[in-house]
Amino acid sequence: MTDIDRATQAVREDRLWRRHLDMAKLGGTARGGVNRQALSPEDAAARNQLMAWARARGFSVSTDAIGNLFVRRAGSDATARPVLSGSHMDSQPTGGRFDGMYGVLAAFEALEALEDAGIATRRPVEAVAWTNEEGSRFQPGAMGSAVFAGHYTLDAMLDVKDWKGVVLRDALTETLAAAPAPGRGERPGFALDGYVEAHIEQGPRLEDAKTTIGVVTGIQGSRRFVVDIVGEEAHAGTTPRAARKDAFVAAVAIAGAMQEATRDADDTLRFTIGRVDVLPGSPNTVPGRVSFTIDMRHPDMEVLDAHEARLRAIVATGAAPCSAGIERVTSVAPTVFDPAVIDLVRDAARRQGLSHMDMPSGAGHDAMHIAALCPTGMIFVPCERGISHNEIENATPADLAAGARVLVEALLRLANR
Ligand code: HGY
Ligand code: MN
Ligand code: MN
Repeated sequence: MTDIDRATQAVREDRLWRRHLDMAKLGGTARGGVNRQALSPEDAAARNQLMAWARARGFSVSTDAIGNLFVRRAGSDATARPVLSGSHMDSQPTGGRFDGMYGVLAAFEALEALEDAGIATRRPVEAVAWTNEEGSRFQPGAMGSAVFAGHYTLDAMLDVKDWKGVVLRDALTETLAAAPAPGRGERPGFALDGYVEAHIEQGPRLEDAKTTIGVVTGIQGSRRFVVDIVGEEAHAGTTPRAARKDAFVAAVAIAGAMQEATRDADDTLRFTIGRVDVLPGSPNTVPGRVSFTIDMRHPDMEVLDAHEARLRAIVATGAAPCSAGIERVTSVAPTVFDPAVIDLVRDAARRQGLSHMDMPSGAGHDAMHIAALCPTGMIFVPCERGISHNEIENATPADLAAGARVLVEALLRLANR
């Protein structure tokens, strides 16, 4: 029996499923989802849980200056560049039990399978939980992996505030004090030899195709904006409409115009206004200020550029008698994964007799930043009706384990090449 067979057979579906159920209790919600937002007490609890499991297996743990958490299984060549696998443990406010967490636990399961099978790898293999992938509390998202890749500066991210004004630096200090681990270097980032991330698809294509493994070819481009509209607070009972500078009326006009302007015939562009803050938020005061977020995605940068120009034009002309501005918070170019890693994933699925299909990712992932550092790829498994960013998000133990078996094969091949 080959090392690869021994490693894939050492993946345990029951252990992997039970770990998901254990983690789902940390920030668990009444509807069966999770609210485990970045750098919250629930996030710290998940970090401590992962580190407890890691220490029990004799793996070493460390965190870097943005809080990325690493679980390292030593290789025979300690100086060799490690192979990494992971995702994120932070969730949406009404998130599911598998988004992100599956990638972290599948990576940990791969380490355990290698350990149980007694397989020595030349390179160290590490599981990673990237800080703040969701970006729902602190914008931008995929923050930990972006700082690791040098795409955002650590200092700029430490100064970011959440919607309540909490500074990320303080939330990070609190989290690392609650979930302490040895530091890893002064600044985030170290040389990698390869990265493979497992994730639920967060869309319906695998389930519709009755296919177990998604061989991910890349990730579409994404941009985030914040629109800020300033009017004038006034008395709701005494102020005539003609005299009002109602920031909410302007926001509705602008948002409606944007929805129309971004409608495309083939329904490829993704345009979402996910958060709206109306100030002062009193029923009997005309809103003086409204801000809202925009999340826009498309596989083609030129299409994103053209739509961004449209959004800016709408903001420039559509707010009168209020004033309005639009700020681009993030822009991540479409990601194309490494052909050799794509082949590795596809060959592993084929060798293991699993149904598989090549497909792009509509969702963003930490892999979009790590792809700039080393050969990178992703593995998708189905989720029920493609539903995600929703507490009813669901997946099956068998599919999760199948993805973990493909992952351990890909990691073993990368770690010994
Ligand atoms: O928004 C995304 O694409 C990711 O799920 N955070
Ligand atoms: Mn995710
Ligand atoms: Mn997500």
